[in-house]
Amino acid sequence: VELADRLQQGDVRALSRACRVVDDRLPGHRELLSRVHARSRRGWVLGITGGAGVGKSTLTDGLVARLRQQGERVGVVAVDPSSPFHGGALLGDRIRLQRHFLDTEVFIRSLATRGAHGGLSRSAGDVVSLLRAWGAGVTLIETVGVGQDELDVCSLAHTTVVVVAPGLGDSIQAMKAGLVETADLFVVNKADREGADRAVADLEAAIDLRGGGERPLVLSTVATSGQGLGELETALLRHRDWLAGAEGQSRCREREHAALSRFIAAEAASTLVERHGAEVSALAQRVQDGALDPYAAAEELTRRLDGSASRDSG
Ligand SMILES: Nc1nc2c(ncn2[C@@H]2O[C@H](COP(=O)(O)OP(=O)(O)OP(=O)(O)O)[C@@H](O)[C@H]2O)c(=O)[nH]1
Ligand SMILES: [Mg+2]
Repeated sequence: VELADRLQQGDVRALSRACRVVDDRLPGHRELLSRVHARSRRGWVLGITGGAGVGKSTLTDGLVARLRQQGERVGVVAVDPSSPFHGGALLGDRIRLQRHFLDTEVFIRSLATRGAHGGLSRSAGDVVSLLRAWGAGVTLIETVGVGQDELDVCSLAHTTVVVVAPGLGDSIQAMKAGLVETADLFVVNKADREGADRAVADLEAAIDLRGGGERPLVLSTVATSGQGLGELETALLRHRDWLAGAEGQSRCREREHAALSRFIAAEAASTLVERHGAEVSALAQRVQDGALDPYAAAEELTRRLDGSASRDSG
């Protein structure tokens, strides 16, 4: 309650505390999110996604530094990979982003775990809401991998950057995962490595195939030296301007509507499943016993819930 007020006044310690409340689902987390909701819709959200080790954190770090020079208050949410194979990432992010640690206008939060219910996108979404309510002019979300989770996180972002590195077949992966449709901008990072031109050409070809809509730019960067970062920043700011126009606004509204619809449905479904766990389990048993098929079981549950809903309201 008081926490929500302090957070919205820009208090970093309140923000820290609020992130813990939301992450750990402590008592009052729902109320906290409700209280900040109205102010959690401002600011620009920038998604940075791509395969493991392509340089997302290094790029994020460079962008944060540039955005700070413009006087923006910046939030960063680093969604860490869950697989042990990527186990070093958390520490890596901390070290790389360390130069911003003393800057009270930069807030960095690593999400080390994926929640059991609602998964990655819900905890990430909640933390992003807190950062926006705190007053972050820009919130960057870093996510690893090329797949469904990334598409989920993309739905949180106003602008989505897909990062690839030469020689990893990332461009093909991006095409398969549907990222070519979602990305606003592609970055071939590690352009100091062999095969960068080829990666750019592959992406351009994939974009040609997709046709329609705004054509995403393909830029090259060397995140470690800062080469190409100025161009990247310029392209991103141009995209932000586009978002403020009529076309961009309408796209934002559409995406937000779709994301909210998915969220509400998923949230209601998970609450119902929790509340009716015994019935769900009994139906699963009947499917296992060969008495029902899974679709029929789901229909039966829906029928019963519909029945109890109309009894409640009637
Ligand atoms: N040669 C070269 N190396 C780079 C470049 N950018 C990043 N690296 C190096 O690549 C490694 C991975 O960089 P990160 O920024 O941690 O990559 P990431 O995509 O955030 O990695 P994960 O979060 O673990 O998926 C580090 O050793 C960086 O120093 C680049 O442009 N060129
Ligand atoms: Mg990283």
